[in-house]
Parts: sequence; structure tokens; C-alpha cells
Amino acid sequence: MKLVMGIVQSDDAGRLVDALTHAGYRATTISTTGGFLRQGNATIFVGTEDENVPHVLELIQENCQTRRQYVNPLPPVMEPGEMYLPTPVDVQVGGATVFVLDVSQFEQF
Ligand code: 2BA
Ligand code: 2BA
Repeated sequence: MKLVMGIVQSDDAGRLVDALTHAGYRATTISTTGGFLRQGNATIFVGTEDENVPHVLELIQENCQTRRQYVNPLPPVMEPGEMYLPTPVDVQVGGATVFVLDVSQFEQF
């Protein structure tokens, strides 16, 4: 058994969970925050048999889109008298970042 852990953009999470449950998978969503942009994203856990993993990955790929985002980087440490003009940086946020973990034990009580 595997645990598929997908970090996706909040806008895509609902559609992805619908697609997963519609296909018969069980899923759990938690609200998370990206370390770089400090913006909300969603982490979706799907515990499933090994042979289903390619299909789960396919559903994630189909339902999550890459987006470009402009962000203001954190200002650098300044010396007195220095001036900082923030220039927005173009960041490409991926459709999904996915980790597939081995599950050593699965129980439902
Ligand atoms: P349970 O199987 O007892 O699951 C309770 C909650 O545990 C689920 O909430 C989900 O958050 C999590 N969970 C269970 N198995 C999981 C897994 N393999 N991977 C990730 N998370 C898992 P809900 O998704 O709201 O489901 C509530 C109940 O609805 C489930 O109780 C199950 O009896 C049923 N269910 C869920 N998904 C289903 C599906 N695709 N088809 C049919 N019944 C489903
Ligand atoms: P964030 O950390 O908010 O990152 C958003 C996007 O900013 C990233 O998109 C990437 O394009 C860029 N980025 C992140 N860290 C960077 C850095 N140190 N320097 C330059 N650019 C950087 P994605 O790679 O698609 O990641 C989207 C979200 O997935 C991330 O949000 C984070 O929450 C999660 N994530 C991605 N890779 C991860 C990893 N290896 N471990 C844990 N979480 C990860």
C-alpha cells in the first residue's frame, strides 16, 4: 500500500478531490501553507493499493494546473541611507508536488 501526498493549489483542490472520490478513492485534505510564497495551498492524502498509484497520479495531473504568480521578494538587510525598490519576481507555481510513500501498516478501527 502507498500514501500519495499531493501539494496542490487551493483552487484545484476541490476539483481534484471530486475526481478522486468519483473514481472510488478515499482522500483527506488538509490546509497547508507554502514556505516560499507563504500562501495557502492544500495537501491531499490518498491511501491506496500500489497498482492504483499511476491512476491517482494521472488524476492529479489532469486536475491541477501550473500558474504564474508575481511576488515581491522579502527586502534585504539595509544600511542606513540605502534605498530598496522592490521588483516583483515571476514565479511559476507547479500544478502539483507529489510524494509517494510506502505504508508499513494500515488499520481502520
Ligand atoms: P472512513 O473510511 O471511515 O473514512 C473516514 C475518513 O478517513 C475519510 O473521510 C477520510 O478523510 C479518511 N480516510 C479514510 N481512508 C482513507 C484513505 N485510504 N486515504 C486517505 N484518507 C482516508 P471522508 O472522505 O469524508 O469519508 C467518510 C466515509 O465515507 C468513509 O469512512 C467511507 O465510509 C465513505 N467513503 C469515503 N470515500 C468513499 C468513496 N470514494 N466511495 C464510497 N464511500 C466512500
Ligand atoms: P511555496 O513554497 O510557496 O513555493 C511556490 C513556488 O515558488 C514553487 O512552486 C517554486 O516555483 C518557487 N519556489 C519555492 N521555493 C523556492 C526557492 N527556495 N527559491 C526559488 N523559488 C522557489 P512549486 O515548486 O510548484 O511548489 C508549490 C508548493 O509545493 C510550494 O509552495 C510548497 O508548499 C510545496 N513544495 C514544493 N516542493 C516541495 C518540497 N520539496 N518539499 C515540501 N514542499 C514542497
